[in-house]
Amino acid sequence: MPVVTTFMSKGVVSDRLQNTLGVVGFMHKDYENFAIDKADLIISIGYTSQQFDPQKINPNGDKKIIHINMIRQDVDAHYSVTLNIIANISASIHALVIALKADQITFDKPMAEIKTLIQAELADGQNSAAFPLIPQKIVYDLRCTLPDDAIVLVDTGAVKMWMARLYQTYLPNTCIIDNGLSTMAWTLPGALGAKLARPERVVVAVMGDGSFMMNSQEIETAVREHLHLIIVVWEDHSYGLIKWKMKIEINEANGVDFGNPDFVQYAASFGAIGRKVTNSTDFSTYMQEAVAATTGVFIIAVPVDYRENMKLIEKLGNVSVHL
Ligand SMILES: Cc1ncc(C[n+]2csc(CCOP(=O)(O)OP(=O)(O)O)c2C)c(N)n1
Repeated sequence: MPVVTTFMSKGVVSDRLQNTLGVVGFMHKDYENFAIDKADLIISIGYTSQQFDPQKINPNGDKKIIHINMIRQDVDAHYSVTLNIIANISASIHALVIALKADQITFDKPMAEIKTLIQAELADGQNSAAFPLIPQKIVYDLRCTLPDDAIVLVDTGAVKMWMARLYQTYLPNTCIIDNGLSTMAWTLPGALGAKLARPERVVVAVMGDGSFMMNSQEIETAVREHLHLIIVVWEDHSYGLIKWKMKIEINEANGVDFGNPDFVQYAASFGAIGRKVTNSTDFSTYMQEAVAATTGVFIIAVPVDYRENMKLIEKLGNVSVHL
């Protein structure tokens, strides 16, 4: 059975499995949506409509939906539930699997094409030698340099869109993304909490420069507590997501650019270790260095080429998937 997750449940099903198709929630029609278009039944597990607008999965309001959650779903025009199972989620899934096996219901659509499209974007990243780095490369290098069980916290912004779409997850709670109110800057204090709770795991906060500068005083806490932490700052001198949305909606953007401090000196002033990526291979090298170290707060600033944002919208507008 093909599976998609929301931003918030990313990692719940491993991306190594054939039928995991990725994440829904991107602001434009993304690859996974083609699979959902084909679905006559959505079994929706643990979802609440506050996470993202159900219009994206049920634009015509014509899907059958089986809703399984501990709490009752709010009424929504695009989320009219055929069967509402308010019960223990794990027990419900278990019962469903037993029933499907008993009835010998099988699903035979691996939907490989969707996985191929995601892998092709990651291959673009792998093969890119461009500087500033394209988002696909940052995501690719990040995944390659981290163990499967590293805990990555992804902040709000364009950075979240790229990470949600492309970062491959193999274990639950290894890529933590908030949605709904989507408060910026939570990942640095969030990473402190994650590291205190799971000291044996590699913990990474992935932030835009805007978010980083909103809450960077927490570096002091991390240094004082002697935490080993990695903070990756995607640097575009801009509120990138807002710029992206303005370009989509009014074809121009203003009031969203800003200057940054020298992140290497800024890190040093807190007693942290700052690294600035200056070519296409530095990021991977600095990530390996930071992962191998067992102490120290690392701040890696990586210039990102967000011209890819509008290219992605154009590409998704032209893509068609025939399943
Ligand atoms: C506290 C807060 N303020 C404002 C917003 C609205 N907002 C969402 S994304 C964003 C820009 C994020 O910029 P940055 O952190 O640099 O990341 P980028 O989009 O450039 O990747 C803004 C202002 C928000 N979500 N939370």
